[in-house]
Amino acid sequence: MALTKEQFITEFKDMALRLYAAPIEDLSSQQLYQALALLTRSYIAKPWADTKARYDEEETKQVFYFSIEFLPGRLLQSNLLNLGILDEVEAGLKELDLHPDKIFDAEADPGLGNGGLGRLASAFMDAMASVGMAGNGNGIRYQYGLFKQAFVNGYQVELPDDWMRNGFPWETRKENRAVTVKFGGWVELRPSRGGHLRVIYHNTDDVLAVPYDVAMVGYHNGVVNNLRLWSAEAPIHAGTHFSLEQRERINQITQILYPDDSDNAGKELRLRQEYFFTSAGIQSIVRHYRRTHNSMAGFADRVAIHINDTHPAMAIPELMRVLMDDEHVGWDEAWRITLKVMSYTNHTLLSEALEVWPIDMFRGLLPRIYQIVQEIDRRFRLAFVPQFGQAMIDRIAPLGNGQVRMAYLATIGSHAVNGVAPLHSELLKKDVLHDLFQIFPERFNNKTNGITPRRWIQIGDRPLAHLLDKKIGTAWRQNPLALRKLHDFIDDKRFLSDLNATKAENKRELAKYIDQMVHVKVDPDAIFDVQIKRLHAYKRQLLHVLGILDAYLAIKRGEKRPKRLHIFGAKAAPSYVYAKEIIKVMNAVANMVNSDPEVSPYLQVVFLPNYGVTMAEKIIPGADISEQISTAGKEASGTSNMKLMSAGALTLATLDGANIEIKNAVGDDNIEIFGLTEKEIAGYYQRGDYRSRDFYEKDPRLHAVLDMLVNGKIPGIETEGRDIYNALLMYNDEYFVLADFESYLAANARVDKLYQQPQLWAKKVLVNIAESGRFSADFTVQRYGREIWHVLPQTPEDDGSDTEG
Ligand code: GL4
Repeated sequence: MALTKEQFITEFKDMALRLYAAPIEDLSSQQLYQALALLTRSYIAKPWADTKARYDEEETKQVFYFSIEFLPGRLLQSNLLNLGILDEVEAGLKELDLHPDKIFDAEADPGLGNGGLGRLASAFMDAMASVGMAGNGNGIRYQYGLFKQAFVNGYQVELPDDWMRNGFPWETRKENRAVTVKFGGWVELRPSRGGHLRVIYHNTDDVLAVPYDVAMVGYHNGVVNNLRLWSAEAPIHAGTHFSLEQRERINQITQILYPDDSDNAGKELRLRQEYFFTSAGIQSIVRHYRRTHNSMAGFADRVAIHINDTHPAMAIPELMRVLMDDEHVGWDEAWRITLKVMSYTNHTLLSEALEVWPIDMFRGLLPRIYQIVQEIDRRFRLAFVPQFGQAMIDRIAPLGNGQVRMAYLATIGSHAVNGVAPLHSELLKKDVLHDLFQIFPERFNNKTNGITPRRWIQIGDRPLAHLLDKKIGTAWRQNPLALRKLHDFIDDKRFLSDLNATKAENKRELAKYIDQMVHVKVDPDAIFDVQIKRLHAYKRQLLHVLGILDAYLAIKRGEKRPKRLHIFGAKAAPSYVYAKEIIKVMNAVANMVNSDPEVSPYLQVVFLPNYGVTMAEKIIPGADISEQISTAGKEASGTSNMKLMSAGALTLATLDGANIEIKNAVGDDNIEIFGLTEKEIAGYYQRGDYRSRDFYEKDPRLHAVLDMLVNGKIPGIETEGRDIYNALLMYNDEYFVLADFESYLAANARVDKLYQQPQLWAKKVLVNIAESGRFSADFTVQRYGREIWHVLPQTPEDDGSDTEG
């Protein structure tokens, strides 16, 4: 859009006055933020309405991305950037003597997700709008997001995240688009005169699902898509009165986000949440379609529904229900439509994350949906037992062991199933969904994750963005593959030193931020070594900590090393005891290291509390090293690996998830790989001959480091140190931390050496940035669009492949 600085200034002052009846000098940062957000929203309104009208008029096939989590990050700067008016607005604010950053920092970061899975959903929203794809989100408007993390005496404590305290200026309540979702009760099937079944519900608990829409603004293209988040409210029937308790129960459905990543708690409220937003989404999609069509026959040509992990897998029986019960479509036709509409992404191989529901709970809460799942199950068995045998079908039918098995249901009811990086997609076929792969091989495919360089470079890393503009022009802002032009400058010494200078500038900024956050003065000349992600045993923050302890002991012995600053950000699920013990140890180690005058000149450790999207934007630009050190075969993809790479950090990694893609992109010389491969680990499992104790006994460095967990040298970790020590030695180290210790240290030593050669280092930085463009989510959603959703024309060069070559 076009907006001059002068125009902006007038309109902004005007908006502020209308809102607060005060001149801007009198307003707080929060009020200035509100005024600016509302003004920005007013710029979005017209293209938002126009986009919707165009989709309707042209009968564009639309994608609906169903996800129980979204992590959009702050929206003000990103919306201004995508509208193309960020520079004008910032200039205007400065002219008014206001600090743009202070205003941007007043925005709450909606934490409606746990980690990578939720962030990916939001990256896809941004990407779909930016490539001009008709893509909508469907999710939950949680009143409280992921808990706020604080540390008390090194322990994680969880505080409520009241993110809507000041309102959420980006949402529009669409009370006229509300739908009713039914729970519980019982159903009566009665043949009706027309010959089809009439389904009569008795004694149900009805909940009103009210949508709040959030604009998803495309980058410089006038497209504005919709993210629809549902809120649960008591219905307003004439003659029905709801008690306070009943209202409480209803409100509970959208009150809190479950704080577990990669773990299925199996709680009824969670099942309620899943059906709530899934049913609301399906009902509203069908209702909208039926406004302009008098049958459902062509539905699958206009609608694609994506199931982001199994949480929304009930979309399959729910669409069947609406098609049959409300639209009177027969089973076979309804199934044909459902299969064509639905697709499913699996995001993890961890068995504890695979969703299953006790049949009793499921049937009690969703009696009609259960009947339909039973019928899916019956027909599945009928169709495939003859060819594949009873034993195999028993293993993978939707119902079994007294449970509803969501991943199997999702696979059976979707025309496409994908993993999120090649290794992960292979392992899905090999292990978790192996039997289903035998039956439906054509459904399985890979779609490597992606990130949005708009947020991570254009907004998050301005110094780098400007340097890139100067050197290779601005084309990369539209098409990140243009970053490859950087290769031309691999021998340009001036540019290499500019790259290093830019990183140094970012590190000074990050040092200030760290000081504000945790009051630790860090040395900006140190190597900034970053691990930011959920705290999970398989991600092996612990291996990183053992590496730090080894460095600590070496420095104590008098060894000189280039200075390293280790930066952590990680939340643990509140019920994940082991993860929280690791947090305590990390904090204790940080304390010990930072307060030791012999050590702290060479080694510092900071653990920044309350990691989230906004904090990631502050950390990533200052990173030299990206730690991606999961047990091979466990991390489905990872996406912080891609973000850090695009900021020019060198990846220190195991051959896991998308690290393998990164390695293929940059070449062996521009990444530090170490550790066991997935195959080697599978070998240990198969033979059953992993003995963690052998490593402890053979390697004196490892021996010394592990002893520190229990010998009292690290103050305050008597219990936690012992528990971790036992997990590693008595319980045989489930995540192969000890097996990878030696090669991890060797990789770190290579990094230290490399960092002594700034020009060589800069070359590696350059290659990483240059090759990061392929991980843009814009390409990822285009592959989904062509190969799964069929909303884009097939282009020959992308046919069948996943990663841009
Ligand atoms: C995750 C994976 O753990 C992570 O590797 C992946 O990048 C992300 C998005 O695909 O999905 N799966 C779950 S569960 N949480 C994740 O973050």
